[in-house]
Amino acid sequence: MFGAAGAFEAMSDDVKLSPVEAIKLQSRYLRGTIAEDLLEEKPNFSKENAQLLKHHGSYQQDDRDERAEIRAAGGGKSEKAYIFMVRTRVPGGKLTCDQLLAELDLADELGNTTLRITSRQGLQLHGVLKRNLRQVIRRINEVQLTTLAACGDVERNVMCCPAPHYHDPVHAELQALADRLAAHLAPRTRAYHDIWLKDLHSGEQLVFGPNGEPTFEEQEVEPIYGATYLPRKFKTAIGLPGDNCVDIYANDLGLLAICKDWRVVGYNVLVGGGMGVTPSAKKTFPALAMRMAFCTPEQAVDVATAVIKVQRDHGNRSDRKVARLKYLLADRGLPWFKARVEEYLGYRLPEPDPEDVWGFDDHMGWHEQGDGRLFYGLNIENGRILDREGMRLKTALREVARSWRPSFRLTPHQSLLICDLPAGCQSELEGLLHAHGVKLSSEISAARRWSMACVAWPTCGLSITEAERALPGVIDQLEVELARLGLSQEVFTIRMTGCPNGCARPYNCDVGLVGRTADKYTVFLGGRLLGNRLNFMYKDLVPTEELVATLVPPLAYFKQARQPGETFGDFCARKGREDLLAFAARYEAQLVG
Ligand code: SRM
Ligand code: SF4
Repeated sequence: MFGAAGAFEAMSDDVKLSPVEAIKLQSRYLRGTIAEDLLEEKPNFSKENAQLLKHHGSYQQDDRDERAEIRAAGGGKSEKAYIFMVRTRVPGGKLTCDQLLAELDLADELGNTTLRITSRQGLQLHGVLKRNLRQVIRRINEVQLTTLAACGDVERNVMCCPAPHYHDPVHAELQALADRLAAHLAPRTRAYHDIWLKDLHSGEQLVFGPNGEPTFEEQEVEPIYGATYLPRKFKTAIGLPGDNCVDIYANDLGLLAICKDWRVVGYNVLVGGGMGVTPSAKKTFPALAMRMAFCTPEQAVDVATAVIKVQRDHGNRSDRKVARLKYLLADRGLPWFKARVEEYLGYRLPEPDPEDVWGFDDHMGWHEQGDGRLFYGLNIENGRILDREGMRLKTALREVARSWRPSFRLTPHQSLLICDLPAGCQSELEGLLHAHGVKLSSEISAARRWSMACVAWPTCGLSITEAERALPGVIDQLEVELARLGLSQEVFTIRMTGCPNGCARPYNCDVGLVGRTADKYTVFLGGRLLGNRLNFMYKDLVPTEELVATLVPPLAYFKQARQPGETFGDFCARKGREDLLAFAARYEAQLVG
């Protein structure tokens, strides 16, 4: 077994490490020369610092809509209008009223005026300029949130079912575990504190904890990660069999709570899920997590740590395309991996409990919390909080915050739970939303409610096609066809991404639309809401304007030949690609005839 830093040294003897490994090693625990870069006037960071910056929660980007304008104005190919995305890690999606308001303020004052709820219960600001980056990160920390490890080769935001159900102790216990895991697996480097929370010239501390205490404790640097952190990002989710809203099978590590008599008796430990694919690299693939073992609640943090350490020491550090845990599992197999985890733990783990996922709740609409108060699940299209002509969601949320001072929770489906509302406020809150042109969750079609799109253009540097800006229009058209087919009430997940990296988890849902080349998508069918089956490629290179027409024949077939209670995804999986294509050919021929 290697020690953390030893892993790097041992590997570097016989394999060529990826350039990112060298950047991390030389960075002095993620410090690099970010502080020096911040003191310079140029609008961007050096290549190495931009890489390290991710671990601090920020991505250097440029507005891709503006590229053409820059060229038209005579700018060179490398000339860019640099902007930064700043991601806040929010374990289990829990936010106070002031925390959400602070992020909204930052979006207005120093961002692009919008705030984005992510597919992992995080928050993103876009369009931040380099000269404002320190102020943004400082102010996020002032409300006791952090951007540290929101991105980078570390444990990312720990997802957990966000519903504030106080009538059973299970939800609170899961949330507490999410907090414990997030704290335990957070990087310990002092670099974050020194760069963002101190005056760069005088060294004076600018941000303190809730009781005025320092935000940094002197301790061993990176006892879990070592000097080179993990080979790649690492994602954990905590879910429930009856409510897999965290999409547990898409995570590197899943802890599925096994409950008896409303108490958590332990967790099924799932390992090796992940979505990212590079179509040109056959060695890459999406994978569902595998059921590895069962652990007690007391063992959960140690088991998570051991899983991470095995990946730290054995994950691929030479080729980042195959560095996620899923590839280690594909290479060495689950029994080998489990044996390593047990070795690191020092004890054996039993087989998983037979229980598995069987339900999914998006938590939309009104619910009693069980403590006399209510929460309201507000569907936010693709997670984007903004004001636009006819729909002033951002202003509405500020008004809601002013009127009731609720707490908020972010869902893994890019939506928002408005919590701790007093009994009897339903019609007032609904009236307030309506007055701002915001639709209630019950007024949104099933297709839209169960959809997600990733950010894609114009900020994502990897996007090939539109996603967030295209999906609403696709759903407008789809709603018409679904109504015509009598399928408007049908619940199925439709997820669009601007490239095959899979940020909206498009490979385990009913319908995945994945950006492939300019304005063309690959259409995947046959996954399911439960997220425990991968979908299959139905058609490739479908132009945006033909997406709905491509989906109509399988939907019509479903209407005609579904079994009682069968979902669209289950139907497609049962029929398979060839049968669906054959029906589509007959259907289209009939239309022509
Ligand atoms: Fe993601 C990279 C946005 C969830 C797989 N993702 C990116 C970057 C940072 C682009 C980049 O590397 O330059 C995107 C920033 C765009 C922008 O302008 O904001 C980005 N990912 C997002 C978010 C905001 C999508 C959203 O619409 O909500 C999600 C932020 C979650 C968070 O709060 O932490 C987001 N990304 C995901 C998920 C879903 C999940 O984790 O449940 C996945 C699939 C699961 C997985 O990790 O396998 C995902 N993102 C990727 C990948 C492919 C990773 C791989 O193993 O190949 C990349 C590219 C990479 O890492 O090289 C990527
Ligand atoms: Fe960007 Fe691709 Fe992720 Fe969409 S899926 S946010 S286009 S990296």
